[in-house]
Amino acid sequence: MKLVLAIINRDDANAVTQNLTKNGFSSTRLATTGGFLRAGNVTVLVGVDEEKVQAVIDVIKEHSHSRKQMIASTTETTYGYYPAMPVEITVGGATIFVVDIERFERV
Ligand code: 2BA
Repeated sequence: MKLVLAIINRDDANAVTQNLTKNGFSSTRLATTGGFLRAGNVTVLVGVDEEKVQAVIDVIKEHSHSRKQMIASTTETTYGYYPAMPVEITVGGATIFVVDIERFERV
């Protein structure tokens, strides 16, 4: 068995989890925060047999969209920090990890 961990944009979370359910996959949503932007995102956990991992990733891919975002940057000088030009970054679609599960039980 495998665990698919997908970090996705908050705005895509409902579409991703609804479509996972529609395709017969159980999922759990965790409210998480990205370390770089320190903004809320959603981590979806899906436990599945190995042969179904690609189907789960396909659903996540189909419903996660990448977005361009402007962030304020700062520059450090000997006198402290001062604001510099805003920088554009591309966030997502999804950041996906697949890990082995040693044991899975429902009790
Ligand atoms: P954040 O850490 O808030 O990062 C948001 C976006 O900021 C990233 O989008 C990337 O475009 C940019 N970014 C992150 N670190 C950067 C850096 N050191 N320099 C310049 N730009 C940087 P994504 O790559 O799509 O990542 C979206 C979210 O996925 C991340 O939110 C984080 O929560 C998670 N994530 C991404 N890679 C990860 C990893 N290797 N391990 C754990 N979580 C990860």
